Amino acid sequence: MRSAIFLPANSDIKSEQLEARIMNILRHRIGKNETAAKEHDWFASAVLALRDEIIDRWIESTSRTHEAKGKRVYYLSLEFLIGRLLRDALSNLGLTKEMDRALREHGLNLAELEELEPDAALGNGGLGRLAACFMESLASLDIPAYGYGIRYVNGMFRQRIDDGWQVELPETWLAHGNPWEFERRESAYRIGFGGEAVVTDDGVKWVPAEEVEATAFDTPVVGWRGKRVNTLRLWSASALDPIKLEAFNAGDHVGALVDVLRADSLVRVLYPADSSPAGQELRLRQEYFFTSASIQDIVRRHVQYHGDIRTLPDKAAIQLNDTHPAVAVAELMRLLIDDHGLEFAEAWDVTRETFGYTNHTLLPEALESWPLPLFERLFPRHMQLVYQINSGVLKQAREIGMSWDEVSAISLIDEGGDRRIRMANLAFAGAHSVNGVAALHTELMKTTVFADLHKLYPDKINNKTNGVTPRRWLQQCNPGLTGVIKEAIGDEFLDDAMKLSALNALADDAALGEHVLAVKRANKVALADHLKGLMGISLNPDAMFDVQIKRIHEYKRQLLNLIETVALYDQIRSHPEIDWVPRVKIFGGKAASSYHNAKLIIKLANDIARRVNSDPVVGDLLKVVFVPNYNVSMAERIIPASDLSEQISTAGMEASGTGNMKFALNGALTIGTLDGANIEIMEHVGRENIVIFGLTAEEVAAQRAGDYNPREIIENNPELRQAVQGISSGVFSPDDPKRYAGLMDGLYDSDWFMLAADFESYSEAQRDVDRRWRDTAGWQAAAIRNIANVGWFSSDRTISEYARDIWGVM
Ligand code: 26V
Repeated sequence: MRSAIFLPANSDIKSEQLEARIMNILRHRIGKNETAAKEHDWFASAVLALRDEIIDRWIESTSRTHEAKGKRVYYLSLEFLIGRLLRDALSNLGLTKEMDRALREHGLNLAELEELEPDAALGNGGLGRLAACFMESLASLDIPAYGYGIRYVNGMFRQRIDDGWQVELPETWLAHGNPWEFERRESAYRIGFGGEAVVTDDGVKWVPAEEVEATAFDTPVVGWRGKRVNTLRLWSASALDPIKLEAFNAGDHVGALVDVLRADSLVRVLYPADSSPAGQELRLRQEYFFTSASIQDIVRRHVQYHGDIRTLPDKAAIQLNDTHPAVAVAELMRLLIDDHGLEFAEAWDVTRETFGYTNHTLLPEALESWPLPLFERLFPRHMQLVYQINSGVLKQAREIGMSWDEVSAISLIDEGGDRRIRMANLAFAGAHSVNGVAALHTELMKTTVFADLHKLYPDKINNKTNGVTPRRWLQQCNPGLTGVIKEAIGDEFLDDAMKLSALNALADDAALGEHVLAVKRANKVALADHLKGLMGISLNPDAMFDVQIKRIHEYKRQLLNLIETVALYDQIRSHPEIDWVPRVKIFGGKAASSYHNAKLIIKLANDIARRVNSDPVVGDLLKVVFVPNYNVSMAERIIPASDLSEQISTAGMEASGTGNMKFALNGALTIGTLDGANIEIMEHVGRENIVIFGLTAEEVAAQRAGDYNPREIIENNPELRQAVQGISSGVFSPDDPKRYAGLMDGLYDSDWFMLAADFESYSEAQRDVDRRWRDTAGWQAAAIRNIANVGWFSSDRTISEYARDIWGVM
């Protein structure tokens, strides 16, 4: 057991003290008085005042780990989608009321101030948000941990919808500065690129051709009840030489600054389009940049506190969030061998014991591999080490009698066509643990992409079903529901989400049902108000809010939802006299800038919305909304206001999903396929409290391998045919009737994502949802059973499993 000398949970700080601090900071750090202060000055002062409170705990947490000589967890991730931090920090420190009161003294409103905080959008979607939930849970469980990533200046693009089309704009989240971060100039490392590996008297040394400097920016991560404050360390890049004075003086004023620009471009944006060779190289440089800085930092810390680098696995567990930091395997080997003089075999043992690797997708196009010539040019020394690692791995494979095909599937180098380095294979070989993120996903890892590696290393693959932090995704985003639950079952669930199960006994309690319903309605009114202000659209809060929010991707099948929406629209128009359940179909999500079909799907959603929303025959029975710039803060508004959660990916393709967990935790019912964590959600909430439809992963595979004929299905289903033909012939795009012809042709001809196969079952499931909705009490009971039984999907549970099985820290 760790020593538990925490500061008081709900700290003794009073609103008067907080107010005094805020005023002092406004004057002495921001340099303004009350009259001159703008709203951003107040925001910064409030954050800085709170930060002072956090710093004491931060320092205390760090010294506690030092004194205990404890093992630390390092989470390396190219993405941390942390969103806003003010509410999170206040809530976890139990200071929300105090802050609210302090601000009121000056006529300010906390909720309004919170809106001034930009979202730290340093991620694309699920993978990045998972990293943020994990950081919060690590701190909440009092596990010493560092998150390591990149301090993107612009991060994920801001999405604007222009005439229905996605337009990408740079996100300027740092425009007003970032009061949460601390620049650590003393923690800076040189990161090399190119050059050559030189043989010297004491071994091989890499002499890079270029170098940039990585500087740390630290953000505190406050755990629940302020138990521990951990660090999110994000790297920024700068040139070693700020200006080439000679060139500048010779009149080349721009050329003199080229190194500065080159360093800056490394940390500008997240996931630059990697379709061009230049884009690819930048992405690979980004990956190495943050990985090398992080590994150097970890090694430096270990040597400083523990001396012998050979004991690294006893004091450090490094988790690779997908393959983006997989080059860490070669980087650590390089440091151990070239800088610390370890033998190859010894270094390999240390390396494997230190690393764990998490896989987040089986999609072949998302499995990273780098052209060998590119890798070799940028990292000549790492290339040598990769060859050496590979020869050992292949030797082992041959020793156990694997076939040539199996051996070549295991190889770290793909020899087919242009030679490429397979980062997943490197991570797999270099880690002692390889985990999937939901039970089905993990099984599929064993039978598909990693089948051969699994045969060679049968003990590595393990499952860690994802989770979400209930602090952000229940307490903070849905205070109304949190209050109702507290009244019903007390507040133990705040510290242990499994305790939500006490709600099961009350699921049929009419009074509780009404309270839950009233909170949901209030959340829907609030969302409707917000969207009215944002988009000018009026929504009926008594309609069912049916929501699909996530990255736009064909496998997630927003298109299936849209086609079903069109089919429903047709039916309502043909039979307006039937008592249809009024629905608001809400969509949100960003499409990768180079992903043509995903962008077309956004346009289609907007085209359908325009037509449906202005059709007087339909009126309030159906509304379609595409919410622009979906991000964490938008999710925090939408999820508490949702009745129906759409989790409809082609079975076998969504590794886990985490939105599915957030919706269920907020009392939405799920309509979903047997994919990712949906399966485990079903097992927890009960088959009768979730609406499941569609092919199983096995059936999808069988159909794809067989003679799947989408054309026949479409032609034989009148509703589907009419919807597809309507879209295809320009009913929703009279200005450009052929706009969707290609998209729809794809369904007839190949339909890789099995929309046609699942349409009928989906459409029936939707009518089943309607029937359930009409039984208000039954719906409420099912909603309560969802809330009661998804405590298991808390990221506290997930992190406890990583800590016990992979990291050895609990
Ligand atoms: C990346 C890319 C990049 C290139 C083009 C296509 C493509 C398609 C998918 C991806 C996904 C990258 C990995 C990822 O974000 N996976 C998500 O991880 C979540 C957390 O584990 C999980 O809940 C989601 O199911 C999974 O999609």
